[in-house]
Amino acid sequence: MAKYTLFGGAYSTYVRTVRMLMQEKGLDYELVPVNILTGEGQSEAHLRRHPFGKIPALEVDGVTLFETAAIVELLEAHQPTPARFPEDPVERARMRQWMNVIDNYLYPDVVGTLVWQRVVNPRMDQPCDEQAVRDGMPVVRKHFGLLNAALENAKWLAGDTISVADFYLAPIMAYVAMTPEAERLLADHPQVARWWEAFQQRESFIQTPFDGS
Ligand SMILES: N[C@@H](CCC(=O)N[C@@H](CS)C(=O)NCC(=O)O)C(=O)O
Repeated sequence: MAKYTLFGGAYSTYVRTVRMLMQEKGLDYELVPVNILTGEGQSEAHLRRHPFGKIPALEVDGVTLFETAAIVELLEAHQPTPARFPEDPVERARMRQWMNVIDNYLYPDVVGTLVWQRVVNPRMDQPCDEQAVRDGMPVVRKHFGLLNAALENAKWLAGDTISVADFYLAPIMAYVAMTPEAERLLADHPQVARWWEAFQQRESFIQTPFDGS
């Protein structure tokens, strides 16, 4: 069996996306910690794996890959069952749509404001900037509105089949859930609340808790 080494930390949303997928596919891996908050992402060794200094990066059979979308694609090809890329072409395209939305817009808009101020700053003994939270909330609510509308007609983000798009969103939701704003956000967006309730029951989510490493 291929030997997978995943570089990153168990505090990272993107790393958790990959870890959940590996867990669901029964793929063994070693998680090698890279702490981006202490500057390890910019170390020479890590920049060789990921030229932009981010996490995750994956090594397998002499191949090094960075970017979560590329990593999950390889894992799906290595271990096609259980499938986490939908068969149906429209659902598969929807999965990619949401992966891109989350990577390009939702993550910076939600993690970069609400989660950073309420969760990351306190952990680094930095104050929460209440004004930054207030300023960030309209766009956070816009994202919740879009997700809620997508989930009105489908069980999961891409359709009735769970997909990697849900695995992108769930770790971010886990951080949002730690903020005082979460209760109102979920109450106002019942389809997102229903999706979040269901996702939290998954063994792969339960088995990959965030920690500081
Ligand atoms: N587009 C990248 C995003 C990865 C990313 O932003 N990871 C965060 C941690 S969750 C990170 O490494 N941040 C450090 C930085 O931006 O310097 C992917 O899909 O892997």
